[in-house]
Amino acid sequence: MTATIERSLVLVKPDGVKRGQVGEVLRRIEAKGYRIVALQMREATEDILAEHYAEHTEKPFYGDLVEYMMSGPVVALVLEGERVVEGFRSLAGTTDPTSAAPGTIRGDLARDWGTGNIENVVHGSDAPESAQREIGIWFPDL
Ligand code: DAT
Ligand code: MG
Repeated sequence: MTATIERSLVLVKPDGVKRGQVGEVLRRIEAKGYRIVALQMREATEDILAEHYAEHTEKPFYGDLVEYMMSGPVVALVLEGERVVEGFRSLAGTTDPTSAAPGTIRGDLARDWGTGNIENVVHGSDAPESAQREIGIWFPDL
């Protein structure tokens, strides 16, 4: 019997930190049963974001996305547990907070503020391979 314990990289984004939602996000993660194995508050840099959002650097919204992600500190977390990548994406809800399902982090805690950015409180890795890559960016010592 081999347990397949995964890790996921989660960010509480600047809007979530500013609006005092760090505790609520952590509460939901812990209530679900995932383990927090690393946690750090820090400012994102353009270099870190270019790596983190490598798949989006050519998108028209990338400049605004970087500005939003650098508008204040973020809280970076590494979660651990069986199928945690899929599980946290499910807790987070879909990308657009207006239509994200009630009961999810984005559905309950985020909305469109007319800024032109999608401000959706959290990031969660979308696959185990992305998680490994993103953990290397935010927690190189882990
Ligand atoms: P997710 O964060 O749900 O994985 P994603 O990887 O497609 O979504 O995009 C990363 C972030 O970029 C997303 O959380 C918000 C922003 N974003 C995505 N699509 C956007 C768009 N069309 N306009 C503005 N921001 C966008
Ligand atoms: Mg994504």
